[in-house]
Amino acid sequence: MARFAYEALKDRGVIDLIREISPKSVREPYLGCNLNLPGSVTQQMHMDRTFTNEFMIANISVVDTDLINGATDVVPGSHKRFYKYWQWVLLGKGRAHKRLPSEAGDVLIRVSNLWHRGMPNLSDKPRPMLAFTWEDGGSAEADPFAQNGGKIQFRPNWFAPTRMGRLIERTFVVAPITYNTYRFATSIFSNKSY
Ligand SMILES: O=C(O)CCC(=O)C(=O)O
Ligand SMILES: [Fe+2]
Repeated sequence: MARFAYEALKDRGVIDLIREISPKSVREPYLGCNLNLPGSVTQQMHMDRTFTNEFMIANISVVDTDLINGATDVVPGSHKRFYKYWQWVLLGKGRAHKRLPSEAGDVLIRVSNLWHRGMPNLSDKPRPMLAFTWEDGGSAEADPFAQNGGKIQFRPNWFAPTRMGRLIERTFVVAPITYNTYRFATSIFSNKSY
């Protein structure tokens, strides 16, 4: 499935377009898939990396994705300058958010600096979304499918799947204000906005 999508992006010039937009995306992309599982909760608005370490992302919808099964929420234009999280909050930047419903096969090209958040999947099926990404110019592998010996690897997303990681995640899910406060405070000293 990922290979078919990758070949299609190449044939249709989408990979060239990404290199045109961001010439440092010289190598092959890392291949990933965001699985939004039933029962997921709203993520907090974030960038995927620090502002000055930005990279390109091509998301391909594998299934029709709507407000029920968790279409991503984005803030158009929010990649143009850097906001520390506390600035983001005080300026109310998140108010201009927009859900992005899509049909299977649609491609979203964005830079990691675009603020966005995963949304709850209210359906009873996982929502897959392919992610081709060019962190630091792309993969070290000449063949993107050679990543991890060609095997599928399940990776945790935000929180470690340890007792401590789960405790932190549960706390933030049950009382999001604790996470907001933590991010607000740490953003005064750090340039992380995720
Ligand atoms: O799955 C999504 O819709 C977005 C997830 C996301 O932004 C993330 O995990 O960083
Ligand atoms: Fe993200």
